[in-house]
Amino acid sequence: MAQATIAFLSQQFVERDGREMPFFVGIFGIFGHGNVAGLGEALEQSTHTFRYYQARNEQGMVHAATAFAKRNNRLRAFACTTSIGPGATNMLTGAATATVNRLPVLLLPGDIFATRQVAPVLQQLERPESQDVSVNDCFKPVSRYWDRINRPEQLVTALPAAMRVLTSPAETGAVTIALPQDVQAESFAFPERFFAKRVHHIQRARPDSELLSTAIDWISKSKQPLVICGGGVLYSEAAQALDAFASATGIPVSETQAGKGALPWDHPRNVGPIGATGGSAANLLARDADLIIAIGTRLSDFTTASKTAFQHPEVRFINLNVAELDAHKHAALPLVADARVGLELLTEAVQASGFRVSNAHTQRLERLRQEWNEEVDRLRTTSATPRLSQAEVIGIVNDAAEAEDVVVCAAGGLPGDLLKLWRAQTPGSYHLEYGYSCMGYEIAGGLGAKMARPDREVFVMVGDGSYLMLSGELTTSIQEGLKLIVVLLDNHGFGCIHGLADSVGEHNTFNQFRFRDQSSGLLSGEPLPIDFAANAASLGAAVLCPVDRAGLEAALGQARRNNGTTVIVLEVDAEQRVPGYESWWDVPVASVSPSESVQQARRDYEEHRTRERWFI
Ligand SMILES: Cc1ncc(C[n+]2csc(CCOP(=O)(O)OP(=O)(O)O)c2C)c(N)n1
Ligand SMILES: [Mg+2]
Repeated sequence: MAQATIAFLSQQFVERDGREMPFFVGIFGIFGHGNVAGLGEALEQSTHTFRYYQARNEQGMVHAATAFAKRNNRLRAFACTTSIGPGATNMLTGAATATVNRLPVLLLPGDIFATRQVAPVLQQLERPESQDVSVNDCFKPVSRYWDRINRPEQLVTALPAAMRVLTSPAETGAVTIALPQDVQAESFAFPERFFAKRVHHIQRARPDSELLSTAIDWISKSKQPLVICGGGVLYSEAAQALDAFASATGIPVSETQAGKGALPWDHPRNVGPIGATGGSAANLLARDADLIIAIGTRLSDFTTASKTAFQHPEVRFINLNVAELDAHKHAALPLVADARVGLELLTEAVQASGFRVSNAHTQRLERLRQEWNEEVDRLRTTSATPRLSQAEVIGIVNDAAEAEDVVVCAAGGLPGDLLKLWRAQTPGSYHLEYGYSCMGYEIAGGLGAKMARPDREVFVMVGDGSYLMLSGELTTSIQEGLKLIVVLLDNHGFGCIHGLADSVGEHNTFNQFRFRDQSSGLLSGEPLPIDFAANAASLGAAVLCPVDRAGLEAALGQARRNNGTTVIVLEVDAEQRVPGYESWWDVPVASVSPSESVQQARRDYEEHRTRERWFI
């Protein structure tokens, strides 16, 4: 059964726009008794046709696989194999990350014996009420397709179903096929055709023609329209189509974490980031917009500033999205379609109608763009002393990156600041996992991004907290000769959550990395002396520890010249933060508290909440 699985997977191809390629590039895995004799043997037999990649942590390998798929606009993917029990459940966080971000990854956790004869086996979770449950059932809510192969012949229906979901632009995410340890080693006379080459055509769905006409009517009547560009624009390779639409209509384009990079930062219609961590230009335009054209976005609370971003009383939405789930959000006119096809049709029709935004709208967006770009310049060059500020570091790394190099990040204070301050020049060069914002994605994701484009430098920007949580795939990057440039920003704690706690009126050290003070019993002692440089060096990375701007510039130059993975460790000012711009994020504050500052924060909270809107 395991051999049949690998033989099938190695024959799956995808094709879009006439380009055909194998869907799977190989398999990540960590072996245990749950997969070593089955899938392990199958992979040994197929060493030269289906490459095996070792990983340090199952979560990390799923992140690497997910990042690889993201950088390939979902046209290529990895499988991931684990043992049963903890090896399998270590993948849960990775599965959720992939599914939230709508990125394909095939998970093949080992499972308990189908025969049950020797149960309970090592690492089996027993439940008194049923023997038909294993820890792999936990994958159900975080997978877009889930199955368990209790008889080898079930592969014949399960694997094509898995492929349908993995290659579906609307449904893709993590797919889990649990492989019981005993069944992996069983055999079946599979029909030979099951192993023939299959090419899955990646569809470009066309919108409903009536809804398209209505959309054109809405656009033609709009006075202050605004586009939100989400990740779907990149996955559909619709950047040029978006450029054509924006240029033809003059409609400004704002960007989400997943959509940033579709238009270069200096494109005349790019008004920058929108939402809770957005900039002033996009957020002021959003506030007053009478029409939002949301393309390939999930409209998460960060994008909508917790539904406070759009204040025009008559605002309405056109959502162009392959997924019905997203197309219908905000009571939008749902253009269920591929972003590129949808944009091309819209551009054609809007051009024919002669629509173009007014001069007043154009002048406003130009002025707001200029003000925002000046603010970004200011933040990127404002020096903190004695340490560099995070904003400055972002500017310096951005300046050291070439147009098609990639920056990878996921959690902490960095994503919001990167969204504001990073100037992306090409699609795919800005790689943020901000659907799940999963600490630990950074280095593992950087590895996946590097596997996708080994000829480009990958800059991983990671906080000290995320680094401590999951940095083991540094070893994999060294093992595989897949060079990363890791920039580790040490602010001695979970800095952004420390700031968030402060903003909701809390004053504690729960988020700082300090010794416990034995007399007070609090985490208020000296900062923990964590030697990140020694840690990274011990894994085989080259390490540089600059302290100022010139030092960081030199370190980045050195890292580019280095052949292998380099970790640049630097302390950043923990207090100097990039402010918010015309935005808000709903984090409920305690309604009852003896603390004055919490009470004040609650009053502010209640006031802000009045701006939240229902879109019905
Ligand atoms: C796996 C996971 N656990 C918890 C969180 C909640 N969280 C978001 S940011 C953050 C702190 C990150 O610390 P660090 O990487 O040092 O970045 P900083 O906030 O200091 O910029 C935490 C705990 C998360 N996003 N992911
Ligand atoms: Mg930190």
